[in-house]
Amino acid sequence: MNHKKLSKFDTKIYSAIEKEKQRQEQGLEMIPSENFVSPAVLEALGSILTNKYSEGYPGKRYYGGCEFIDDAETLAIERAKKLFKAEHVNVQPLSGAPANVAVYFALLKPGDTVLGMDLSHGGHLTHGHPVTYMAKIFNFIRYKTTSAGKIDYKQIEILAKKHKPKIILVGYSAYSREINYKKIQIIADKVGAITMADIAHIAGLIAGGQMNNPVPIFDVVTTTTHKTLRGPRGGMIMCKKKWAKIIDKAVFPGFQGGPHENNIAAKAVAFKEALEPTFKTYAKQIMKNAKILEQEFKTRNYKICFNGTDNHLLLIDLNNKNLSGKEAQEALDKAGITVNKNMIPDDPRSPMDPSGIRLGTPALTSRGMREKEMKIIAGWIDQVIINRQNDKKLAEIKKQVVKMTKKFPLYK
Ligand code: DSN
Repeated sequence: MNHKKLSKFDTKIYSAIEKEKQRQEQGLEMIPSENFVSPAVLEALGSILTNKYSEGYPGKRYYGGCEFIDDAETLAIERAKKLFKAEHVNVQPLSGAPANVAVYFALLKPGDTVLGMDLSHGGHLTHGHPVTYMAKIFNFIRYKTTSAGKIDYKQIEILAKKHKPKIILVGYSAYSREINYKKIQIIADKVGAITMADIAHIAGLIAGGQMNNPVPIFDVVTTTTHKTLRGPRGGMIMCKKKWAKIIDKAVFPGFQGGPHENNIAAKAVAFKEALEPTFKTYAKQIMKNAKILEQEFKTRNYKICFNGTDNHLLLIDLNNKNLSGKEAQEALDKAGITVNKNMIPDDPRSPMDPSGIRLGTPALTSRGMREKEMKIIAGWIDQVIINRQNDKKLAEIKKQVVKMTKKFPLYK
């Protein structure tokens, strides 16, 4: 990463980038939705493709000079199709939230009903949380998980029969278990609903063959490309051929303008990486690492929501440790360990000061960290939580964190 021109022209932005680079290098990044892209992805992202306007789709653009842009976007589409066994792919959504909104606009009329997971049980804001504009336009009904931490399929069926949703929505941001897509499809067929999955968090684990793939089963699947999939910040919609036209129209011209083609090219590069056999090994290791963290935390009497993990993340309920998620996040920050505070199922506390923390392994695994490091890191997290008011101890842990990160350089 050469920032020669920038360092001379804009010292303030250069300084912000350099400081952030150092923060990423010297810290343990455990926010489960974050990752480190490869230098090849970064190069495509920073390429001259950012200069081009290209409203429309490959072969059907509103601007001239799109022949090479078409090549890049077609490669992204074809690689995504192969990776997920998709009939149709739209790679233009700018991120996960716009991808979801475009699908709602494509498939719903104002007032139509969507059945989605409650936010505190692992759902996402764009799955109908009352603070979103979508919740003002459409009627979102929410299902939850059982007390044992499984998706409550029985409740989904009861609610589906009662509310006759146009869409049944699965796929979550803080839920750590596998999803039975076939079961959902059977329920949807009984009530004539369209099936939609938001696989933003687990797309890389699906691409790496480690988790169930809803794409061949479901009507529509949305994702981001920057989480476990390890691509640039962006979104994508995959669907059955019968929905292709209305989905494409909803993305452009319905909702977005000119696509970000530098970003789309970077997605294509990330998909090429995900098609390599080594990506399977990466996805497997993400999950192994998360399992080790689960064991280590359980041994130390931490309460893991949903009783454990089948994917890359853990949601930890801190009530028995007598601190909030916010306090834990702030103490961990001081020790160079980045997690995010998070609501737990039916959390009595507020989103800004919830009962839990959410953490995951994709970014650490990209650095090459494995079981041995996970055991050490779980011990540090526990020590931070025990010593949260002892700044000297937190600084000591930070020193050890920095020492460990030096063995796993980010961009060599
Ligand atoms: N912000 C993402 C996450 O952290 O899960 C979801 O949009």
